[in-house]
Amino acid sequence: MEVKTSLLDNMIGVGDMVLLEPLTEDSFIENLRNRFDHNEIYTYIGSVVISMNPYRSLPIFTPEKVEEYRNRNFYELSPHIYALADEAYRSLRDQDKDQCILITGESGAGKTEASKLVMSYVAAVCGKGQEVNKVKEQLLQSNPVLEAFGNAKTVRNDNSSRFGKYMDIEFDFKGDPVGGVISNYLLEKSRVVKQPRGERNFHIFYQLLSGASDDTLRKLKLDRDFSKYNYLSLDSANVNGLDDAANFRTVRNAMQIVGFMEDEVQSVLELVAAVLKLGNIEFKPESRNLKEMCELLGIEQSVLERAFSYRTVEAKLEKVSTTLNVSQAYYARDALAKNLYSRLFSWLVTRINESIKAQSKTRHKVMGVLDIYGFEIFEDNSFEQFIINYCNEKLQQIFIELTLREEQEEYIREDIEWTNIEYFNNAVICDLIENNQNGILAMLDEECLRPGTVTDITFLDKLNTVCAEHQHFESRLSKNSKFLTDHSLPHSCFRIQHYAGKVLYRVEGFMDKNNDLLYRDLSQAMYKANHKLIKQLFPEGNPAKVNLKRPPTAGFQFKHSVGTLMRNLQTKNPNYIRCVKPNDKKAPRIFTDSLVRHQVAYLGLMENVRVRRAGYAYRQAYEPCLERYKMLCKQTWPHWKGPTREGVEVLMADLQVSTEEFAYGNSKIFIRNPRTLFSLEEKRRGCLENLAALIQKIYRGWK
Ligand code: AOV
Ligand code: MG
Repeated sequence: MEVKTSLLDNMIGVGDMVLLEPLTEDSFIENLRNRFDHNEIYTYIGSVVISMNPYRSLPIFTPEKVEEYRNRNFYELSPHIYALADEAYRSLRDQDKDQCILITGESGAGKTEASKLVMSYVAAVCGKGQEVNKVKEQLLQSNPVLEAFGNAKTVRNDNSSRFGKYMDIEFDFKGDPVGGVISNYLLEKSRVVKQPRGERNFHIFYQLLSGASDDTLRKLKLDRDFSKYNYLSLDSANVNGLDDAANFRTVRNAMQIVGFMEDEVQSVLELVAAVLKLGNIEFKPESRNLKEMCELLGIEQSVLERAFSYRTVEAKLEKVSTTLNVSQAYYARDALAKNLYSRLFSWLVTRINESIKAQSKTRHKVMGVLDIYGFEIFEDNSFEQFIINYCNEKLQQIFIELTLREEQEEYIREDIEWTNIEYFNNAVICDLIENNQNGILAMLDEECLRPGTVTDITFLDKLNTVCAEHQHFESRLSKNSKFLTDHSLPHSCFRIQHYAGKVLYRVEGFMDKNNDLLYRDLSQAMYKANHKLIKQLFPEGNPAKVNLKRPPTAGFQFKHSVGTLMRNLQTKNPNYIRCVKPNDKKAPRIFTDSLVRHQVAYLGLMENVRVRRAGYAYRQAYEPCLERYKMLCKQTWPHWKGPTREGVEVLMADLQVSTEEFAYGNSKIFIRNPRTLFSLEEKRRGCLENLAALIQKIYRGWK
């Protein structure tokens, strides 16, 4: 019988790249383009979903579509992100396997949108009921809150995530959501005080000024006019298609649903206003306009003035105060604004977590959704891009490790013939950055802690020297030669060959951003505020708790939290969404060949297909395989007495499945083509229907 499946028939191009014939980079790109032109934005590589950003709303995310994909096998319908979400959810619910959804791709490729589609699909198909619905609503509404405070318009993306986010959604034994936990990774806080050309500050500032009522603004002593605030760049304040005022209402509403009290919302807005006012403080002899900010936060003006005038260093037995000059005072002001905002952001995450945490302590099934900032190459790349790109390297690494390497290793384990596929392993780049002895982050920390005159340039010198030394001894750093030392490098820069391309980093600000120090005078001034939230954000300002230990550096913390995240992901069953950006105009219907080709290359998608094709699309252990299909053969039905593997062999021979189509491993059968699997499934369904008809006949006969 001919099996009809949407994956193979009536389809634009080929739905699964594993079935693409012939397979070349050109045919791969052509298939993506053909499907994209026909609004087919999803294509599979086996179980991996490639997602092309359509840059317009397509009618494929409707409740009807949800129903269509619900409880269907992955290959049954045309490729869709819902199929992946459904597969992951059912595997979690029915087989008790914790899942993680790993979404990667460069800035603007559609990761955040994809993560929301997965969440909303799961919310739509899992249990209902008042309590469950409340949990779902809260989990979903945490998104607009975090996006308002953590996303901004960049040149690459009008809604770019400027923080990394990992959310564990927890389910009970029935598969109903009971709560969640969000982890956030390093917010790009330098944006609070300065934005690159053509970019904006975080959305919330514009939303508040555009959307708050006159009364609220009066209370916050704010002006609607963006141009009144130094921290809001002017060249791109209004973004096409972005309605800040309406979004402000959405955020307020979301905060309420998540469970923020009215006074908490008020406090949050006061801090947002305080940041804007901080930016307007000027250090001129005649005026120090600290008044409004102090009133807003309940700080005595003299206290803040003093904090901006002196820096006190406390050693074991003594305190030494030095006077700040004007530029140091500005530096202190900006440091305070960045710290205040990023602490507020972390507080929001903690507060949301309090609301959404599961009530019961029993073990939950977990689905983790990872949505981080995508790989970035700008003209000017700083510490933030370095951290963002490092994070992307780690994700690429886990992708390589889990899909490609595991696949090969499984064949070896199962004694199945295997032709080795060469693929680029980026472990060397991760090592270059994170190695404990001579990795870039370790060297940066060392430089930050070294006494004496240390600057960004001394850090760069160190990098270059260590690399040169290593080159001499032909050690790790040079052998991988991902640290590029050519003579065309501009002054104060270094270059890394990332998996996704070469990136030039300017060292200016590396030390400062890594140190992330806030003068104690300022944290103490904040702690003195008559404002519950701000006091809470600066606990180290409590004079009773003087801690002379240096806080860990930003780089160290990030490396540590990414390490924990990677270990966590490795315990779960991974599901991959690889997002691809069709053009860099943020425009619909344009498919820029070279841009897509570049992403296909660095995401390793061709290697991914080759590995799947060299091998077998589907595999199953002998026992469940025999159990499932034994009814199709007289010799195996109802009970097979011999070893299970032999039973499967008898079964396949009886069904006359071509020997090309499968291989016997040590513990599993490997099936090459999904089509073979469909045909087995189809036969089984037919057999079950006949059986049901027979039973009914007998039953009627009895009656
Ligand atoms: P990103 O998360 O991958 O970038 P987004 O998910 O924010 O990218 O997507 C960027 C923009 O593309 C969105 O704001 C939408 O306008 C559009 N878009 C993405 N996916 C879809 C879709 N499925 N349907 C319609 N429009 C879409 V970054 O956060 O910058 O790495 O740090
Ligand atoms: Mg994003």
